[in-house]
Amino acid sequence: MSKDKILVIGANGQIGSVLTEALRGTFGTNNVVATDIREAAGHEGPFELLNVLDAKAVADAVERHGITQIYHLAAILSAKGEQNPLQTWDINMGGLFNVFEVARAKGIAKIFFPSSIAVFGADIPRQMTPQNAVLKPTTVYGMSKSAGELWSQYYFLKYGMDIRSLRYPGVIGWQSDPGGGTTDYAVEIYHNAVKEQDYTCFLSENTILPMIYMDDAIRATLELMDAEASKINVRTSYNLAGMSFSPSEIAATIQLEKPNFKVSYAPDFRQKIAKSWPESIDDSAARNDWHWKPKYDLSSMTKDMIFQLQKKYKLFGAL
Ligand code: AKB
Repeated sequence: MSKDKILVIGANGQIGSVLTEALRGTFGTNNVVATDIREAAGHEGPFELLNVLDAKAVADAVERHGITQIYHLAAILSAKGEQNPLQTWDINMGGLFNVFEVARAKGIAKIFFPSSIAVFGADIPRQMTPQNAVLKPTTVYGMSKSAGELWSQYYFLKYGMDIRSLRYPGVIGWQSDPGGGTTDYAVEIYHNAVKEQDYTCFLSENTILPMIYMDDAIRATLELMDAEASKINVRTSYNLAGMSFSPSEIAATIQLEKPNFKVSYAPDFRQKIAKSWPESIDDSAARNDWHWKPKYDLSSMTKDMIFQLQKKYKLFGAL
């Protein structure tokens, strides 16, 4: 029986919903308290509404459930964040400070804070962007993640808090829908292919971005959080890589399974965001420190995505 009690904030989001299930598999269903600002069906375990901007409510939840670890996943992502930059900053930073301050006051043992490839911007090598490349993000989301990374390190150095973080690439999964990101096309495209609908991509066909399959992203998170504290040499956030591809490459891979699938391109404001990010990531620090290794490439991910989505749509009578 696990003695850890986990609080997931943002448990209805794309990563949060899948991570909550995985944590329940590891720590036991009742030892993982899922929270979100919205109700959602389908939680098989404790769930409550929680607004991370309400510090007292976060403190109450921690106290009531005897929480020992917090996974703080609530944030506004890159594309949506540009529609209201100041509000995005307030939500992303305000939520983070509330979590860190409650964790400090309550002596929380471990905290997970997701960062992103959005921390990178101008003046980086775009191929195999190194761990310590300069951070000059151009979106407010990227700015909030880059500031959050420094605050994570600050709380570690000043208060000895065990805060761990990953710079997620675009995450692709069949279990949940993304929302408000620049990499969301790489999930939408599979849904259209399985529903036998053409897809219009909001990025241009040759825009290469780093991506990761959900299974790998979740495993990386669990492995990072499970590693011995002495192995964690990066206290800002670890670079994490899965694969890299462009819209035309993912389309061609899908067409191997679905030969009639057609994709057209109509780049919008998200193109500029994508062009400011790396094409591929050097994650050797994660590989060295806690033995990170992705399992999925574009081809194996595509086979699994199509298989799982077909099963899911059939189950709901939608195919
Ligand atoms: C986004 O596109 O904003 C996110 C991310 C890369 O952090 N998926």
